[in-house]
Amino acid sequence: LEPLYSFMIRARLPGGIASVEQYKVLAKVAQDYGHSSLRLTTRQTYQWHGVVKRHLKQTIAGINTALVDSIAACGDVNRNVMANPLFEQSKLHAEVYEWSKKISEHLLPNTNAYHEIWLDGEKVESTEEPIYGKTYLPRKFKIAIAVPPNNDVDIYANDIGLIAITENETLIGFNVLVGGGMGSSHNDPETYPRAASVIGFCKPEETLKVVESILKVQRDYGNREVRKLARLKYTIDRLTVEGFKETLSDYVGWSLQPAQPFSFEHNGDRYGWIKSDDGKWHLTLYIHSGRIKDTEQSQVFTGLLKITDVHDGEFRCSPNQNLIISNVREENKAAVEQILEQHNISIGQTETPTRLHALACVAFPTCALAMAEAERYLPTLLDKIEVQLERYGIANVPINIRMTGCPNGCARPYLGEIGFVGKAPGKYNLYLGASHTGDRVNKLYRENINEAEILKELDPIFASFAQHRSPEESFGDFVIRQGYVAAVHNGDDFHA
Ligand code: SRM
Ligand code: SF4
Repeated sequence: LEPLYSFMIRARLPGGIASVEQYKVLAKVAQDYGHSSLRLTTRQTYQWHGVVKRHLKQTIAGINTALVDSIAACGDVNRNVMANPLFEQSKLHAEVYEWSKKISEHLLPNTNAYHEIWLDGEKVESTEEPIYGKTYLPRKFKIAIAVPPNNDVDIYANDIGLIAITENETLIGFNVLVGGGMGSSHNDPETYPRAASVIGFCKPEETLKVVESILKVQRDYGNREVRKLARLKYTIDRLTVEGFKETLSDYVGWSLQPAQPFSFEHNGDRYGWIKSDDGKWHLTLYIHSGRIKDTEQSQVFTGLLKITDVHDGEFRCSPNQNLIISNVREENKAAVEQILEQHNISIGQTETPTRLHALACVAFPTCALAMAEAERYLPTLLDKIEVQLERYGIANVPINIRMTGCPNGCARPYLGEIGFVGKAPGKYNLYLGASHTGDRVNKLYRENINEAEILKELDPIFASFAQHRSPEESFGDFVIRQGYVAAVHNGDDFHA
């Protein structure tokens, strides 16, 4: 008898945008093969868990019917390019979104290997890729574009980040960031999370050349001997930022201009309804850890499926595991609201800002790399943390809390003002001091502690924050000013 293997499947849609028809197929695949559970990820894709081996082929064929694909959803190539998917909110957002598509298409591998494996396509022997060459990249590669003042894509966690720079509300180019990444291993100082470095500015017409050249530098200089040190962040630290810039100039044929001024106010999503100039409505919904599954408290899977009967716009994944019901006509808005209410689906008015900012990765039971719970446990821990915040009168202050089941960092925990990284069942490393805007990673404060110890450690810090906080000071900045942890400026500082 064959063992009952079960699989996770990830589907890529540009910008995480699914039409109503596509969403129906995504939900149907979940109903047929994925225990009526659909998972939105921290990178704007959809996942199904628990697909059994004998259903794999049907499931992927089902996904392809929805014109969704899994090419480059995994593997040592560029992944999806993250951008705010609500491009209707301004002309600039629309332009930036087009750039995310252009970059994504430009860097898409040509190979048909995915179809070869799963859909019996033509066999591809050895594809010479124009950008990836024969060797592809030493490791996965991630790109995101942000529009200040909102760092909703967590730009500093990406191998390449582009920050839109404007003059009189017109896009004049991008600041270029390189070398962000979260993954690390416990007790291995050679590995570390790193916030990307700003290395310059390029004009729109230079963007594809610059991005392609960064990728090629990584292709040629990335560490292919030691996989754990293969990401671009380690290549940059090996070459030094200045050395990397020089090498990049050789590939591009010119040097980047100096970076332009910019500032971020926050990361995370903005919830609730907004109206675009064309009179359509868009609702960003809070979905805890992106899990679209019915529970006793909220029938989110059923409710969203019902919305497909009264809605002809789209469903979009945010970069923070939330769902946007987009392009809702004025005449359909009340019906959408009614369905949400009937199914107890939150639109984010009742949760604390800290809960609305919280992220947790999948972890147990499906992730083979998990050392501790994340998605299933974070709500319980938040209940207790909220009691503490309430006690000190700071429940209205947004604090970014992120939890992962292991140090790979899938919910970007090192960008949490409070980060929990699983060490063993019920035990976490506690990290403090990332910035609220997401441009500084946090630092280890306590190691391998359980829930009671976590609450005991945090309680006096919250008390002090309530008492000594400067006006508008964020929790992450406060713990550094008060000396709980030192600020981390580069990879070396993380373990120092
Ligand atoms: Fe991740 C591996 C889940 C975003 C860093 N990630 C995994 C795997 C596939 C485990 C595995 O290799 O067997 C996880 C599947 C769990 C499951 O049961 O579904 C997994 N990663 C996820 C998702 C679903 C987390 C979530 O809760 O939303 C996210 C899916 C993204 C997507 O749609 O493509 C996800 N992973 C991230 C991010 C966040 C981001 O990209 O903004 C990171 C940190 C950023 C970075 O890459 O540095 C991330 N995942 C990793 C790593 C560590 C990479 C490294 O540089 O060391 C691994 C392990 C690996 O690649 O070897 C990993
Ligand atoms: Fe799995 Fe670790 Fe990623 Fe969480 S951080 S999904 S436990 S690989």
